[in-house]
Formats: sequence, C-alpha cells, structure tokens
Amino acid sequence: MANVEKTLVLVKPDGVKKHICGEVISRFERKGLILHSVKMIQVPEELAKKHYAEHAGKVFFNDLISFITSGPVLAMVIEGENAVAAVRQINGATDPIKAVPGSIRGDFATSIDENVVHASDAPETAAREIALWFPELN
Ligand code: FUP
Repeated sequence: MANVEKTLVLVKPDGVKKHICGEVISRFERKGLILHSVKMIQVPEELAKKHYAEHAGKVFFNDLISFITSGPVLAMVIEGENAVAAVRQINGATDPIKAVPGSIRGDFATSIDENVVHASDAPETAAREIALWFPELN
C-alpha cells in the first residue's frame, strides 16, 4: 500500500447529539480506512483554542470555541492509504449546503457552524492535530 497516512477526525457536539457517531465511523470503515485510536472527550477551552489557532481573530472564532466545548466530542485517528484526502472526501465541503449528498455533511447538516465533523486538511496538519488530541501516542 502506497502513501499510508494518519489523520485526526472529530465528531463534533452536534454529531454526538444526533447519535451518528457509529454512522460516521462506519463510512470511514466502508472506505477501507482503519480506526487507529478513539476516545470521547469533553474539550477543555485551551485545547479548543490550540486546535483552531489558525482562525484566531476571525469573526466566528468565539462561536467556534463555544460550540466545540459545548458537549462531548468523539476524537479519532483514522489510518489508511491517502487517509487525509479520503476522509475529507467522505466528510464533504465545509458548508453543508455545498457538500454533495452522500457525504457526511451533505447528508446530516444544514449550517456551516454545526457541520458534524472535523478532519485534518493536510498531512502536516494531521501530525500537529494528532499530537494535540492524542499526546499519549507520542
Ligand atoms: P474545515 O477544514 O472543512 O473544517 O473548515 P475550516 O478550517 O475552514 O473551518 C473550521 C470550522 O470553522 C468549520 F468547521 C466551521 C467554522 N466556520 C464557520 O463557522 N464560519 C465560516 O465562515 C468558516 C468556518
């Protein structure tokens, strides 16, 4: 298998509340990706701010932090060939209205500020995010 990668995926509080964690995991598994690590976490504000550091100062930053800390999040490391791009394909576009039907966001969300899932956008980002969310793997 060429180009095996790991990527960080979150089922955000809206996804946990909709009881679709299993559905989300199932879509990655059906694609052939592997569930490497998984945990349920109540996100501390400090972790949320580090995770979303690239958005600090933007108009939606405070809402982003409030939302991700508003309830339990399912954090996981997904592994497999081209895992970064494969997971983002399955998740769909950031704005659920632009996400195609059949993608997670296209099927389960209507609003950009509650879009069910997060996934790393590049291998370098994945390394940083996995270290942040799963320090025990370092
Ligand atoms: P993504 O990589 O698809 O998660 O998207 P971004 O990193 O661009 O955005 C991170 C999160 O910020 C999104 F999941 C939703 C939120 N966001 C807004 O609430 N409003 C915006 O205009 C853009 C992003």
